[in-house]
Amino acid sequence: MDEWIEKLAVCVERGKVNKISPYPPDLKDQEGADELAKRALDTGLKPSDILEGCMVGMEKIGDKFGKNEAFVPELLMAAKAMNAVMVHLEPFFKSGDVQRKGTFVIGTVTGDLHDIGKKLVSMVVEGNGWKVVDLGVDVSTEKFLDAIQQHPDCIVGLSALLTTTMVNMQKTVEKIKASYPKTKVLVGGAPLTQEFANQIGADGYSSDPQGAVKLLN
Ligand code: B1M
Repeated sequence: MDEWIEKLAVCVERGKVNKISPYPPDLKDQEGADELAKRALDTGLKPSDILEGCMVGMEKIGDKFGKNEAFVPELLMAAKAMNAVMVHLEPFFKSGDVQRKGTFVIGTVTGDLHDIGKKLVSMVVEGNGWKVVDLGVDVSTEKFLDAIQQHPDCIVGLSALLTTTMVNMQKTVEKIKASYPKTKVLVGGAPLTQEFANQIGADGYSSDPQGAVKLLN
């Protein structure tokens, strides 16, 4: 891995947002995710490689969390550092001056506050020529139904990162299908599988943004 990307991955894992951030104390006064992402782009590194490096950092903090070696505040700081990187990467994912292929309404399902993966899917889908209506996190079924009413030809994307909120995803799919049988629903998120997507009656499943674009197209 490139030296800048390696440093960036550490910043994401450790939740070092930027130089002025006093957290974590042992990295005080050192450059953080914000500065290093800009530096990595300035040295000509590919945005996709930078993103991949950051995902390594996220994976590591996620693993530590799973083993009780890191806790929610650390996860939050890692997410904050990742978001600082995303600010620099966003224009690259959103570029691509193409005509809109359709409308994609996306949100993280009720009870689920995980934002980063969903945001990434939004950016990549938007960059591939779709109009994206991002409803945010903890989105109720009613809010999805309202959005479909406002954008009748849309395709809906549901994201879930928790095994506990996968149940809510199922309820949302069922209600969408009952109210708008013709509306296609695409689902994704780390704990999901194609089998689960089939089981809940979703029209498509993807484990990553590129796969989501393929299905949409
Ligand atoms: Co949470 N968290 N978290 N967390 N968190 C996970 C998901 C977890 C796996 C960590 C672990 O235990 N190892 C675990 C879930 C276990 C499970 O249910 N299987 C977990 C838990 C337990 C929790 C809490 C319950 C902790 C607690 O409070 N006790 C709590 C729940 C809060 C809630 O949602 N109600 C919680 C809270 C949080 C924070 C708020 C602190 C923070 C989120 C901040 C934010 O998003 N703004 C957070 C974080 C950062 C994580 C980890 C570390 C990273 C998630 C992430 O952003 N990944 C995560 C562990 C991990 O993933 N390694 C973890 C990077 C992102 C780019 O990937 O989101 O997978 P991802 O998205 C991917 C794909 O999944 C896919 O494309 C994306 C890009 O490749 N994808 C789609 C996603 N949506 C898609 C939709 C599509 C298609 C593809 O089509 C529509």
